[in-house]
Amino acid sequence: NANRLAWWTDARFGMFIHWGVYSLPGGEWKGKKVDGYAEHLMRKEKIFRAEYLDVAHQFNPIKFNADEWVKAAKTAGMKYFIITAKHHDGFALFDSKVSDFTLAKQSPWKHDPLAELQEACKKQGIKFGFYYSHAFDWEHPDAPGNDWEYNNPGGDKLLFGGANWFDRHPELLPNAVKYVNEKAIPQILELIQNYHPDILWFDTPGKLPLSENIRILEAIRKSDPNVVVNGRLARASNLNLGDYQNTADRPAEFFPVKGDWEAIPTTNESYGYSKFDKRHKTSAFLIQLLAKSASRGGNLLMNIGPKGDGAFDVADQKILTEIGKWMAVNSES
Ligand code: JFZ
Repeated sequence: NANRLAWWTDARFGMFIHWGVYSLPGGEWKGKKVDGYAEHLMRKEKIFRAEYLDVAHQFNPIKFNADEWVKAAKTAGMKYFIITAKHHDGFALFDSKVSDFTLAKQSPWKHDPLAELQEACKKQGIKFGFYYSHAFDWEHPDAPGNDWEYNNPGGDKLLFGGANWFDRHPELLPNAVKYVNEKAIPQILELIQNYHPDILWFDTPGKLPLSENIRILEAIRKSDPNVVVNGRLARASNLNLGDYQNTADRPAEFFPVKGDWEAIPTTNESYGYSKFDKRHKTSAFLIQLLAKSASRGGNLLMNIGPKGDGAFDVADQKILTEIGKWMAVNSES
């Protein structure tokens, strides 16, 4: 839908934010460094729901300031802003009627960061939306992926077949359908109805059968035909039912992609904040990446992982400021 996508095609540069309970441990668990994506802490360390909640109870990001977050994006020349409303851990940053695994119910911090960000984006003229993990949900007993606390679909490669588990174990499909009905679809509709996002960003479509992904897409279109949907909601070989295509994570080089596409580099090597990850790219590298993607007709959704206290990492602040300086000299709008 060209109408729906018009603002997105003009945007070219956006802010991607991975922020959640995992941002507080920041890649450290029980005194030891956890490698790889910091937002995968729960899976990597096989953390049970109750123990993860202990961390949520300590999540108190008093340095969070929605206006400053959005201003940092705007100054860097970004035109849209996407934040993790729920990542694979299943923990929602919004109050939800269908789950108590939420910031509102588990954290001492009495804020609605998504509402504050939505408001700040509106004020500053930035398009706004959410990442929502529709497939993986490590908290829900019936959702794909959590193979340490529950024997549920899509987790352990040997037991359940990992990718395309639903072909090998069709008997587990009703579980996943139950999760989609109980949590994924209701929460996505809550996000649409409560925050009116401009864009919804989904991930790891291969963890659910195409039929479930299509059912989710239908619920979205019915609720809001204008919300932009990324390319990782429903995909099967050459079929992409979203509004545009995504490249793989963390590309240093782009594939020549035809049509509407978006790449999602992160400033270092993790999406969620990791106190150990110092492998930040230079602002010069990221500026070149932006120029290259724009010249090839794509968008760059650049990720940063704010810290558990709500502040941006200094390395990210520096990158955003430097890109902003380049923008001030070189951009036309
Ligand atoms: C996913 C998530 O698991 C990750 O935590 C982060 O949110 C990222 C943006 O997306 O990870 C992926 C998804 C797709 C690929 C690689 C990692 N891929 O297509 O190469």
